[in-house]
Amino acid sequence: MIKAMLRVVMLLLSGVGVAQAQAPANAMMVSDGWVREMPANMRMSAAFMVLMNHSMDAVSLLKASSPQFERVELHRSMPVDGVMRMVEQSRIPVPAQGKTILKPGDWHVMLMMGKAALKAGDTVDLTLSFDNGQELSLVVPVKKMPSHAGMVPPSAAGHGMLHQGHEMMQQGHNMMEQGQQQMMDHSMMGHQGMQHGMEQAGEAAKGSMPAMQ
Ligand SMILES: [Cu+2]
Repeated sequence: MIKAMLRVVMLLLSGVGVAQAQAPANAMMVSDGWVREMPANMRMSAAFMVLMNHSMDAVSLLKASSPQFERVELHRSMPVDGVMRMVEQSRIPVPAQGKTILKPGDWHVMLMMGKAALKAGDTVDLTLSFDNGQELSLVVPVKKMPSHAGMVPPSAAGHGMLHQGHEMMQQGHNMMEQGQQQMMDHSMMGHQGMQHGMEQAGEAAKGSMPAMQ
């Protein structure tokens, strides 16, 4: 706990130093956030979203956390020796005036050791820390995996959702309602061998595990 707090303090300090030379502290916005519903016997999931950088400088996501999970990592799914695996990343870069899409099969925020099961309609609290010193708090809806992996579910609310502060709760709410309308009967999980992946995860080399995203 103390270690974790120290890490946060260090992150904040380093973030402040960088912020002076780089993007303003409100450069980053997040839209279309969602968390995949957990299978019945798993305490692991992933968060997906669009990270938008409105500044003239590149900004990276350095850290994500959630009170609902013991451990949160930044991951990217990529082929390793011909097999798709999830590889831990130290940062998720977002180009100046650009965006990075976190989606199944690509960049994602890995949610591990969940304290409770998550079903479609639930929400997840997330805090994102960027290297420009900015910190964003989000409430994102839990949804079933779309039937086509790699697709980001459409969102009628579009650009500019999940702003900072109190607006966000409202936005999260709207998204949740949309998520319920978009719920699909069928999830990809059965096709992706998640169970198998889960069994292996504990033994997987650090920073790499079988791709579930
Ligand atoms: Cu992952």
